Amino acid sequence: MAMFAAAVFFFFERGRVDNKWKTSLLISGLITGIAAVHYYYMRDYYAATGENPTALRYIDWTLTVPLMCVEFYLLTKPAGAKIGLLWKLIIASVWMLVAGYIGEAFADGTAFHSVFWGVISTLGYIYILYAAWFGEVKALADQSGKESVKKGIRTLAWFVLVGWAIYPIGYMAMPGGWLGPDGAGILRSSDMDLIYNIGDAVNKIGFGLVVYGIAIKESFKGSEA
Ligand SMILES: *C/C=C(C)/C=C/C=C(C)/C=C/C1=C(C)CCCC1(C)C
Repeated sequence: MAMFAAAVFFFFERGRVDNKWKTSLLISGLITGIAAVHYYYMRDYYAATGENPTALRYIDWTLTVPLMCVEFYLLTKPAGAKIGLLWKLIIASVWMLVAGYIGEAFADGTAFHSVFWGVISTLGYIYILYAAWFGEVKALADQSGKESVKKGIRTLAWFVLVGWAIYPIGYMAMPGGWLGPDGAGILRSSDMDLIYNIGDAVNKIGFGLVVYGIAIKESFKGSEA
């Protein structure tokens, strides 16, 4: 319901910001809207089978994480971001998710399987992290000359570092995972979905609110919001 409410919020607020920010708010609304629909599917799937809705979750992420890459691209586009940057971010995110899906969907309870695919997946994650903190995205934000864009990209980079790091913790709860019952024993396998749900709420709604904050600030510069 929070995802649904956030989508309604972003769609309505879209009418209040300058034209050049409308696409960004539309994307924020799409991310939370797509997630809301998938959460309804996942609830039904779980109610019917009592199993982790792994495939539905990864279908959702494969749509929403590339859309988050679009947010990075749109914010840095006025400073000269090229479409190639967007593709690199999208390819890295799909790489990360496909490897994670193989790790989860074909888990055989061995640490080797879980760690191997976890590491492959993390390479894609590190690329996005690097781009946001030190690479192209960061350089473009600095070039934009706009304090709100610089601060906004920095906040989104924090989301990628801290918010996105919630997911590998959930992943490690799986059978054979480092933190799960066969590993350190800190997490139960059933904790995985709880952790992923928290991650989604923090990242999808939070990320969207940061973009919203920049759009409002830039649209009402010198006047009252
Ligand atoms: C809205 C959904 C988001 C922001 C999902 C993000 C997912 C990740 C950052 C997942 C990362 C993973 C690793 C870095 C290694 C283990 C496998 C994953 C896929 C859980």
